[in-house]
Parts: sequence; C-alpha cells; structure tokens
Amino acid sequence: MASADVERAKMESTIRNLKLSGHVGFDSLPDQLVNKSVQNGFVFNILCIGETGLGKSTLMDSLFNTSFESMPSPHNLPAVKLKAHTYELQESNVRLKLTIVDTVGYGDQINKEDSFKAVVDYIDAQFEAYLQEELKIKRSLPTYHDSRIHVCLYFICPTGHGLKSIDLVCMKKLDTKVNIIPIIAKADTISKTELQKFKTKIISELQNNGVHIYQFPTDDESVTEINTSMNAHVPFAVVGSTDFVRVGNKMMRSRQYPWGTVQVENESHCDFVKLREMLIRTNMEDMREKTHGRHYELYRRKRLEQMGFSDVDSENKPVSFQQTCEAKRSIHLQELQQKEDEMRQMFVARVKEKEAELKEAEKELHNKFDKLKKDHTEEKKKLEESRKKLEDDILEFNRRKTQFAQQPQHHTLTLGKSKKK
Ligand SMILES: Nc1nc2c(ncn2[C@@H]2O[C@H](COP(=O)(O)OP(=O)(O)O)[C@@H](O)[C@H]2O)c(=O)[nH]1
Ligand SMILES: [Mg+2]
Repeated sequence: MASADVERAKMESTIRNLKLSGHVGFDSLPDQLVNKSVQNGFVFNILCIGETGLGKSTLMDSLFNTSFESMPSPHNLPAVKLKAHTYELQESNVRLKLTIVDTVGYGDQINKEDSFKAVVDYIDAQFEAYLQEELKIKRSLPTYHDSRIHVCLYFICPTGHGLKSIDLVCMKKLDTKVNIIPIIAKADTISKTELQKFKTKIISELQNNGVHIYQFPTDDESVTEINTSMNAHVPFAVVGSTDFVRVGNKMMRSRQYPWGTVQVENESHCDFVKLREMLIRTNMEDMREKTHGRHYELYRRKRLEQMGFSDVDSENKPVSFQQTCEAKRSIHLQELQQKEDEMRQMFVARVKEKEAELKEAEKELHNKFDKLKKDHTEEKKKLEESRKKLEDDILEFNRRKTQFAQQPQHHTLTLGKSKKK
C-alpha cells in the first residue's frame, strides 16, 4: 500500500460516526451549491472542427435552437484560422455563457499538413491563459472568463468511405487535450445501410490508430444506462437545418427534398436528438469537469515540469514548490555570479590588450620623436655650420673692405689694372 493510502486508512479508523439528535441543516448544502452555481451562471465552450460547408454553423443553430447569425466562410483562405464568438443564453433562470469556436478554412488548403496546428495552438493558448491566471498573486478566477474548450465536435464528411487522413491526424493530436465527439455531418446524404457500415468503419479506424474519443461517463448510476447505450451510437449521424416545416400543428426543424422531408429532431431520421441529449442535457457538466480535471491537469503538469518544477527531487524524495523555487534561485544566483566573473575577466583582458596597444603606440611615438630630434639636431648643426661660414665670409669681406679703404687711390688703379690682368 502506498504511504498516502496508509495515512488515509489510519485517519478513517480514528474518525467516529456520530448520530445527530435533531435537524442541524447541512442537508441543504446541495441546494446552496445549486443556488450559487445558478447565480454565477455557467460557461461552456464548443470547438467545431470540420471542412467548410459541412454544416457546422447550421448544426449549432439547430442545437441551441437559435440563430447565431454566422457568415458562410469562403474556400480560398491560405491557412486555417480559429474564430470564437461568445453568446449569453438564458433558459428559465439559468444563464449560459456559450462560446462557439469555428475552424475557418479547415481542409481548404492544397497542403493540409499543418491544418491541425492552428487548432492545437488555440487549445493550448486557452490552457496557458488559465494557467497564467492561476499563477498570479492576485487571482480573479471567480470572475475570469474561462475559455478552455470543453468539447470538440469533429465533423466527418459523409463519404461512406471511412476517415480521411486529416481527420485521423487531427483527432490524434487533440485526444489528450480535449473531449472529442466525432459526428457524421449531413447524414441525410447517406443511406441507412451505408450509414451503419460507415459508423463501424470509423470506430475501427479510430481504434486502430489509437485515437481516444470522449466516452460518456458510466460511473454515475443515474446516467449509466443511457450513457452506455449512447456510447454505442457514436459517431452520431446528424442533420441540421435552419428551415421549419409544419408537421401536424407544430413547426419542425426540417430539410425538404422533392421526395420527402428530413426532420432534424426525429430519432428515426438522424441522431441529432441523441447528440443534443448527450452534449447539453446529460453530460455538459462531466465535460467541464474532465476538461479541468484531466486535460488541463495534463497541460499544467507538463508546463510546470517544463518550467523546472517537480513534486520529487532527483532521489525521488518529495520536494515542495518553495524548495524548488529556492533551489532555482540559488542556481540562478550562481549563474549570475559566474557571468559576472566572466565579464570581469573579459574586462581585465580587454584593458590589458588596450594597454599593450597604447604602449606600442607610445613607443612608436617616442621613436618618431627621437628621429625628428636627431634630424632637427643635424639640420641645426648644418645651419650652424653655414652660419659660421657666412659669418667668416662676412668677417673676411669686412676685413678686406677695411683694408681696401685704407689703401691709397693708385692702389685702386693698380688693383684695377691687376684685376684687368
Ligand atoms: N444536406 C444537408 N445539408 C446541410 C446540412 N447542414 C447544413 N447544410 C447545408 O450546407 C451548407 C453549408 O452549411 P454551413 O452550416 O454554412 O456550413 P459550415 O461552413 O460548416 O458552417 C448550407 O447550404 C446548409 O444549408 C445537413 O445536415 N444536410
Ligand atoms: Mg460556418
């Protein structure tokens, strides 16, 4: 027995059963719960996946008996886009905030490889938004608009030939993220015998490919019988319509053909009523619960593990959130310290490098200066010499000038004569 089970068994053995001697009143707890839930209203989010023109919008109108006024989408979109519309519906005193998400352009591209990616991303984004709200210090979950997808209606083309590869790939990608209910669209276009074979083929293909579709829960006694029988009817073959035809004195949602009328709500014509019963009237709360308790839980666990959190350490010993945080913090601080040291070392190395460069430049300058100085001295010396020579010449000149001035006139002539010679 696991240690938690042992603990629980111990606790239970110490709890005593007591009888009340009078009415206390906590038997009103279920009523309190109901009142509170009714007051808060309910949220339900449906994702419709299926090729353009398969009757998704028409089926939504038929299911909720209203007109959501959706626009038909074109077939030429370059990629799949998810569009969500939220509506407030009210039935007696119960308010339902319903979001219908449509896969616009699904299956319209030549390369269908990435068709499912937009859907996966959308579902994850809703989980992530909820997780971020949950992780906030100041949470406002009671007023938070929960946009997580509670059910995915997968519309199968009524070809009679089994599933297309895009159907299998997409459902396989989604089966751990959302409750999938496959439905055969436009079931009025397929004959009764073909339909039964088609259903069997679809179920066997899903099983062979390990695709887990949503099973209506059978553990609650009040719904065990109906849910067990309904599980055997999946995939539901549905017909939708926005037209009404008078049957007796009642206007019935129907599709009229030259050979007859298909009534949407006639159980011998199609499985529409079964789908509505299962989706809205019996299992809506179970889908909301499974979304939170199973699919979201799985997403949350993976994300927290990705962030480095775990319930046990490397030696399989329990470790608390706080311990993980502190360990992470110390690792982070160590890393910071290491980075700081590295940066400091780098800085010192850079400074040394720069210093060496500067020294080299200084040396070069010194050499240049010395050379210039030498050149300058030589130049000066040369100049000095020429000055000295010039001065000598001047002296000589002056001396001769004086000498000449002191000589008598004839000497000049003689000199002139001698010069002529
Ligand atoms: N035969 C048949 N046609 C349908 C059914 N549901 C819708 N349609 C028609 O299919 C066309 C596309 O329907 P729509 O709901 O706009 O498809 P969406 O693109 O998947 O939303 C419309 O002309 C509808 O009248 C159905 O159950 N059977
Ligand atoms: Mg549509």
